[in-house]
Amino acid sequence: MNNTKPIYVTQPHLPPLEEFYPYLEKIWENKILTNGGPFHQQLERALCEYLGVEHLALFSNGTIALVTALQALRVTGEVITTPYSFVATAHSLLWNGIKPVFVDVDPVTLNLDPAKIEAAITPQTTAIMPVHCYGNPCDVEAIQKIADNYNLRVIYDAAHAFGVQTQNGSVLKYGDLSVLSFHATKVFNTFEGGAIICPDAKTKLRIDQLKNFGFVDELTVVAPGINGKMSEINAAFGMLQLQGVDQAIARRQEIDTMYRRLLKDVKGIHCLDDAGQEVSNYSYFPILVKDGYPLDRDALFEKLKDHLVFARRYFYPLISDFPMYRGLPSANSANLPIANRAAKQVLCLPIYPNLGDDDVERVANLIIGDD
Ligand code: T4K
Repeated sequence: MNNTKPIYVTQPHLPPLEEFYPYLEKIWENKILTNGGPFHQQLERALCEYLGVEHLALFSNGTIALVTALQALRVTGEVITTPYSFVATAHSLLWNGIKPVFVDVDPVTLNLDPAKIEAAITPQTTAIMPVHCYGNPCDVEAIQKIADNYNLRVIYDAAHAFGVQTQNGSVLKYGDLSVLSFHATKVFNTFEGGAIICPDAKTKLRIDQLKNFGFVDELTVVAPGINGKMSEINAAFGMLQLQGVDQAIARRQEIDTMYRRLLKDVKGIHCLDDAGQEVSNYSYFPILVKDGYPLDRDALFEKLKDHLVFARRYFYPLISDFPMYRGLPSANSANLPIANRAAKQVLCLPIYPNLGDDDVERVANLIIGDD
């Protein structure tokens, strides 16, 4: 036990260090470190091609990209969103002076439930901000229908959805804008990073201005923009990472399959199904610890921790339970029964490309009880 190595929920995928040296040499040669340099431009083009989208603006991280996406569409008033996400989703609304209105999630996908959206719309509602949680697509068609009926904007928090495709191609093409995160813990990482996917060149131009203080040219500032630019070092790293991302996702898929096989007969353990998408990215491996399992979720979490397996309770607590949100009428737990139940049951198991088969077995055996 003392020699057992710790296993974390994730670990970034890194190429051999020497493969990064030539990229660094280029940066040292041309001395362009940021402000839309050559690697920034290359990575925007390469990601458009890889993801199958037309226009993409890189950012320093996903949170600033979310804040800017709301600015780009001039969203105000109230925005309908999910309580079952990372806190950055709702924080991006508060940073824009927007009131989040929490709506419950679907019991199968744990994504925003379209059937519950209409009842939360008021004259102040201007947009919907759903999350493709764990990379499983939302019911994008149903959400668009509601948005069209009520003339609302849709901004997807697609932080988990890198490379995910529905039957109609990239899930990132839905809604008015989609936002990716390239944080160290994500399927594709640039250390820190993010992007907004947008439908046309005009919107991209506005987003590019907003992420660069609102500058149009040396003398003209058209908006109170922010500094959201990705640096050349992050962009160069992204170019290198992109070469290995398919292999990394393929290994994640093997791990996903292995967990499902090993855990399929464990009473009270439910491996979350995908949402029927065409292409998944296997970014997380969430299980629900239900009645019938001998331990509750927190006891299993602690047991794994005692054995140096650091699973995570994504997403507990719910965003709506944090102090800056819990006073909102929509944060009341009676309004969010499904999200509350999921938050009490969920545990995300370790999944990352360098996780060995023996590690997966070790985690599964602890859950099965054969430890
Ligand atoms: N929207 C959604 C739906 C999101 O999930 C996120 C981010 C965002 C928006 C915002 O995007 P960014 O602004 O972050 O680009 C992590 C991440 O910090 C966060 O990016 C992510 N979601 C969230 C789901 O998870 P923590 O607090 O769990 O991270 P941390 O530091 O505890 O890392 C988890 C494990 O990963 C560690 O136990 C070890 C491993 N790790 C982590 C880092 C940072 C490494 O091995 N190396 C590392 O560099 O939030």
